[in-house]
Amino acid sequence: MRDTVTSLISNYDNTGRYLDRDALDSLQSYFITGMDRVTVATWISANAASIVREAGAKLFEQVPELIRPGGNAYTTRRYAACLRDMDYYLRYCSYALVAGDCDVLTERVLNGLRETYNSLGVPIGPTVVGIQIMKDMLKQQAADQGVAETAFIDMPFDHLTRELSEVSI
Ligand SMILES: CCC1=C(C)/C(=C/C2=NC(=C\c3[nH]c(/C=C4\NC(=O)[C@H](C)[C@H]4CC)c(C)c3CCC(=O)O)/C(CCC(=O)O)=C2C)NC1=O
Repeated sequence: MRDTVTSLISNYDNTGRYLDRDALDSLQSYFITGMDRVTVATWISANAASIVREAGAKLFEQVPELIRPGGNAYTTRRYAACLRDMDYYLRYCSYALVAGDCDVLTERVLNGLRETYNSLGVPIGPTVVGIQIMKDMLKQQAADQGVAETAFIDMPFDHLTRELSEVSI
């Protein structure tokens, strides 16, 4: 599992180079956002259950057929599985935010996920919507808490939706 610093060092070490201007710029932007990353991760940890519940409610409001007979999240068991998946995405995104790197998502979340979703008929489009709803909620909350630049929050959520969307179903 990698973070901003370890991936950068391993890149430069592979070619035997000293850190150059580009490397230092990217380290600097990571460290400058460091406190904000921790602030957001802390807020996620303390509010995960309500973030997932609220994002789920919004998702089912936008795509109500999911929880109607025939929908993939219909029945209590599948409804719970759907919210549990949203909770996985949120938790792993909080790790990736702190690491400043999406490697943990590739390694722990996306590996084999396409195949699983395809075989269970879990629809990708609405899953992507759910992930984006959580991202928007977090960005709003971070802004409310005084985080001036919230763009760094996009990275892990957009990585998940980009990788998931590549699935052809
Ligand atoms: C930590 C990494 C990790 C992930 C990501 C993960 C996902 C995951 N989601 C699953 C099921 C599922 N996932 C969903 C999710 C949804 N259905 C919808 O309509 C919505 C669009 C969406 C919620 C947003 C549902 C409903 C199931 C159960 C499907 C079924 O059993 O028929 C399953 C099949 C096994 C199970 O039910 O537990 C896996 C492995 N498991 C993992 O260990």
